[in-house]
Amino acid sequence: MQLVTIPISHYVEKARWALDFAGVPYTEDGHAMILHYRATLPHGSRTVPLLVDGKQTWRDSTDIVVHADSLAPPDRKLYPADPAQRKQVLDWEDQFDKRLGPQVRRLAYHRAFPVGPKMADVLRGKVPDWEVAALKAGFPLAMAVMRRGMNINAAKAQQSLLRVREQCDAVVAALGDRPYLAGERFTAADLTFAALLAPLLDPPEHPTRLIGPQWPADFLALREEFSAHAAGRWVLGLYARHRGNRGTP
Ligand SMILES: N[C@@H](CCC(=O)N[C@@H](CS)C(=O)NCC(=O)O)C(=O)O
Repeated sequence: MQLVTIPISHYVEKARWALDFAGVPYTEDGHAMILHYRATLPHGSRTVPLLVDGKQTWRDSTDIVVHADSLAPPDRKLYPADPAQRKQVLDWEDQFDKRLGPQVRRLAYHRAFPVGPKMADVLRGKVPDWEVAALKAGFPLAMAVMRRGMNINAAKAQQSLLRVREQCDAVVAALGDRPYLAGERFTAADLTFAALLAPLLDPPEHPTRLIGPQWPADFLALREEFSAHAAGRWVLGLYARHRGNRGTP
């Protein structure tokens, strides 16, 4: 199987973590933003992650997690067998996909863009060299396309910051003093929240650390704020326990 990615995408990380957790073998075909269309459009998709297995494709991160889970051994299931609990996990996952993912992305890109063309260095070694060079050369245009496509501006980024804080507070309230969102085990709900918040935390176990550019102070301030938030601390713990060295169930 081949996972078509923009390596730093947090929806990609969600799918990649599920595949790694399930122990499913795959190769990653990483691309720079915008240039990824060359790999996705022939399969009828604009977005990554995209999983390709021969003629079959999975074009959404949740579909990929569900598929990975169907191949996982019993001690590595990310969805509970109990239908009510499974629904609870899928509901959390859907909520994070809709309410957290786009807000984190808008906020992170808005604060990272001032780095300029050097931002492409974060992809070095993970996508073809020529794509890093092309993204650098066309950076002002790429940034304009991304700002437009994802409605990224100062006012929207500020709104996104408030939405991310709300989602973090809601998760802390839902957790209470329990270690996981649904039941006694690590599930796709926990994994999704962790993967989608990860760009603001840069956990040490993350396979695509945000290393390369000298990030602006207000980008690093996000890391400081959310690493200190109880939800961020919980996510860093999930990465340490369940992502490092493929983690333990
Ligand atoms: N619902 C999709 C969302 C994935 C998504 O938004 N991917 C972004 C990268 S973070 C993307 O490919 N954007 C390119 C575009 O929309 O043109 C999923 O869960 O897979």
